[in-house]
Amino acid sequence: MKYGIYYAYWEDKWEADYFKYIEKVAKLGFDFLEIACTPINGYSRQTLKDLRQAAKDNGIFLTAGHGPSADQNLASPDAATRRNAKKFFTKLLKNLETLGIHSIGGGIYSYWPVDYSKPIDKPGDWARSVKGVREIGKVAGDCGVNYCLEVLNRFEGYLLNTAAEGVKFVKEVDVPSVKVMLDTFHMNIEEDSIGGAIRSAKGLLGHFHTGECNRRVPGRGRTPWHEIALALKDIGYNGNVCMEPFVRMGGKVGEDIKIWRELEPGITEAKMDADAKAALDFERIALEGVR
Ligand SMILES: [Mn+2]
Repeated sequence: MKYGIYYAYWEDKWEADYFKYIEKVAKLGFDFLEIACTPINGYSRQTLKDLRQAAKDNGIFLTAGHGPSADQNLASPDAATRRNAKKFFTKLLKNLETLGIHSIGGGIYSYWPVDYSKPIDKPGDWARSVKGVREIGKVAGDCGVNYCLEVLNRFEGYLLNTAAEGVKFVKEVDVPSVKVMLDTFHMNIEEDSIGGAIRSAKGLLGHFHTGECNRRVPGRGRTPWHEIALALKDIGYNGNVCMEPFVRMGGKVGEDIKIWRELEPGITEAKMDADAKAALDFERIALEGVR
């Protein structure tokens, strides 16, 4: 498996100077850096190529994460919104191809964070989303990108809350580049069995997020890492494992992730780096027994 980290651990916006984080995570020993898609469609072709080259020069690769805004919602009942979403994702996927990115994951079949003050039409949104994801999934395939649908807990999403729903949805879409994505943080809330959830996604799991139940770095909480390791081994998962810790309050990231207390009070960037490195060493040993 390949081990990465989401840049937003260190940042409070859904965009950053990714050149800085490419160098940082390469030095810490990660195989890849996951970046947010928010700024990507605004980058020049040269910047896209420079980022690709920077990753290559540092011996890592890039993956992408995205929480679509309400106007990028493939499941929307509003036809103009669905058209806008398709336009956005088509452009984004072409840019990901230029970046040399082969995986995008997140609630990219809906929008995020969900506005629960509005009524929810799960069956209608499901049907519209299957259609939209089928279309965009084919574009992703043409761009060499896996389109990974992240199963989210009930407070953040309503279409895919369990691995079983993720598998059902991906089978309905029936496009090879469209995959299921699981995250230990969300599974902790929704699944009867975390190992069972992972096993149910055999052959369809495209990306895997890790974090503790309170989103501390892996190894600092009560997530059942051994159970997860055995299940990933059982299904022969050989893909990307991206840790997605969030420990600091503030900014749009703190607001969207709902961080209302400092999980590591007074933490410095140097300590965050050391914690990420320790979590990487922990994951390699806990999930594969590798030092
Ligand atoms: Mn996640």
